[in-house]
Amino acid sequence: MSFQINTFEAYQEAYQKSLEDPKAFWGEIAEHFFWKRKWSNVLEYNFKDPDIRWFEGGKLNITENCLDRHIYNLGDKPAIIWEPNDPQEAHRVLTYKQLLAKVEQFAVVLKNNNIRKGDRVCIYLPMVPELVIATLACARIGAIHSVVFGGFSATSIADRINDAECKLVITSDGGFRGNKVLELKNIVDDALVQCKSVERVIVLTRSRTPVSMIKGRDVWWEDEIKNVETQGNPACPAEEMDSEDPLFILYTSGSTGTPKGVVHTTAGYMVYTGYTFSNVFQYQPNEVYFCTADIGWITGHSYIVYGPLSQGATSLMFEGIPTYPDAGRFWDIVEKHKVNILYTAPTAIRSLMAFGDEYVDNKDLSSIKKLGSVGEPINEEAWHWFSEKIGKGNAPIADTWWQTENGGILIAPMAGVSPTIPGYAMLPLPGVQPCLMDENGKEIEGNDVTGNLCIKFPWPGMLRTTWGDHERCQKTYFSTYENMYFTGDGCYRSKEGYYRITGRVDDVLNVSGHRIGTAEVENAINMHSDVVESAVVGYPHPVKGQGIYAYVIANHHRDEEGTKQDILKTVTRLIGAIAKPDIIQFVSDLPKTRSGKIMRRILRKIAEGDTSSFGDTSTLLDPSVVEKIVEGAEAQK
Ligand code: 6R9
Repeated sequence: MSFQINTFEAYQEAYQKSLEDPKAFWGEIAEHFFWKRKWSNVLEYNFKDPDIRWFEGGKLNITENCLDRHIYNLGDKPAIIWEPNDPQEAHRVLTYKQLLAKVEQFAVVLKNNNIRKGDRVCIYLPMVPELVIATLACARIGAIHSVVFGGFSATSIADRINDAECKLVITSDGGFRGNKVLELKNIVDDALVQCKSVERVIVLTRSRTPVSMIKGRDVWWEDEIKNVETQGNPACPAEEMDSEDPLFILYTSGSTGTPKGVVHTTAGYMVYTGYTFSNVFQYQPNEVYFCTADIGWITGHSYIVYGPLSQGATSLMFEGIPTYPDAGRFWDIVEKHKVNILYTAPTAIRSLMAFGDEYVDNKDLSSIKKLGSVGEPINEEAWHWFSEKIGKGNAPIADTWWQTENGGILIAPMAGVSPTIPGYAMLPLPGVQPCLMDENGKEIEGNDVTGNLCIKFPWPGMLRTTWGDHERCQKTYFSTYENMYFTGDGCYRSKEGYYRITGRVDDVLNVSGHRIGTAEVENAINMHSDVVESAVVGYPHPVKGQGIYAYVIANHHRDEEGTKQDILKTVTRLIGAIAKPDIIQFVSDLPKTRSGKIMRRILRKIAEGDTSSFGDTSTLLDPSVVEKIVEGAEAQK
């Protein structure tokens, strides 16, 4: 018996049941997992504090659900297929049995290095199998992992390590991405200058990049493994965790301040990612599933690692980038490993589309049965190309809408079960109660309406808090609308009741599917010694979805181009290359209201190239500022 729903009628029934009796609904689903002790109460919550508890009283370990429980039936089934950056290098396969052995072994390494339940561990690794091993080893002993994406700078890592007071960092000498080598350990060394809490760094060998190993602090992964072998490879039984014990922290950008550490807990996250993985992708026993995300983002956590593994799936992970050695790489991987399910991002689709069909046309993609999209709204052109060129017109596309804070997919068609429309995330999954709210805090009923997207009722995978600052969690997500979780997204509900996400309604940008706060970029730009003030907005970008447009007031101590390059360097150093503005326009003033607020609405319009009408500008302190910026923008084109 499985909890997979295979018909639209069954979906409707499940949805209805989840509305009428959510506790019974989720209780039945949770029965499909392995518990050391069963829960006593399915759900206790209020959205005011917020205080959200799923499956209280339950005892479990997520790695027993992802590994141990599959060993008897699926021990020799590939759990992870790893495709390296360089197609000439051999790929690797780890069966469930092998993965479990490696996870136990590395869990012992963690213990040998003084890591215990509740300790925080920062993981800064490239997309290699050891990233999965390290992540699961943390979960095995109840240490809380905080995976930091390999594209973030030393300063960003330091901020994240300090916020969570991590005791240990796991990294590698370097990582391969296309024809670049990322010097991960050297970046970690720069970060650690500012971090007091870190006692130990474990360094995996990957690129043979020279690194400085600091006596008493840094040890090699391989040496640590040898030590465990000398110990006779002791087993590492899974730590007994409470349902609500934190599993991991993942930092994400908001509209204000520094990134916040979203906290996910054990049982609810496990149940939700497993349930949604199985249902959205309609995973069948022998299918090969390939999610192209990086494990440094939530999509990788939930849908490369935890969701697929808890369901005994074969999860393919890829170290490199879609355009290396050429723009046919994804399709080579599909052909080589006979991928059945491909889950990727609109930005990747658009970029590959632009290279032309010759990279696709000669590839055998006949194994593809189902497709998924995530991270940002997908435009119709990309949807059709994906459907026709990759899915050959008969692979359903699941456009999955969700967020880091959600843990798993909230609104999406179930592949081949639900109807699809290009650009629509369609219908909420069972257990998810979306609603649209107006500016005055009232729910907008009925169809063919647009509003701010909220969720009315808890689902097991939702965030519980933001690390070290519960009030920030309350303010950001639960204060805008009473008794609701506010997503920050705008949404249209069609005549038929289908949901279409229209994009963020706050100051969060979505650049190539990566979330970046405008305030974060502004803070970084303002750190440059020549910068007086700046304002950052998004604008439509043909490949990235959104590009970053920065208006900057600066004193030039170099020529304009020099200052621009210096600003880009500053942002790269402080956040990472992903936050670099695409366009910098120097301005002498910013459009401000009499009370000193920047009118971003106007700056957004200029960045979009739409200067026909700026709406009501009567509150502007000096309207002539706008004309000057428009002239400057036009001169720059
Ligand atoms: C999973 C993930 C979340 C934000 C979210 C929304 C946008 C994600 C989308 C989508 C339209 C989709 N987003 N999926 N917009 N259609 N299918 O991406 O999490 O990095 O936290 O980003 O991404 O704006 O609010 P995260």
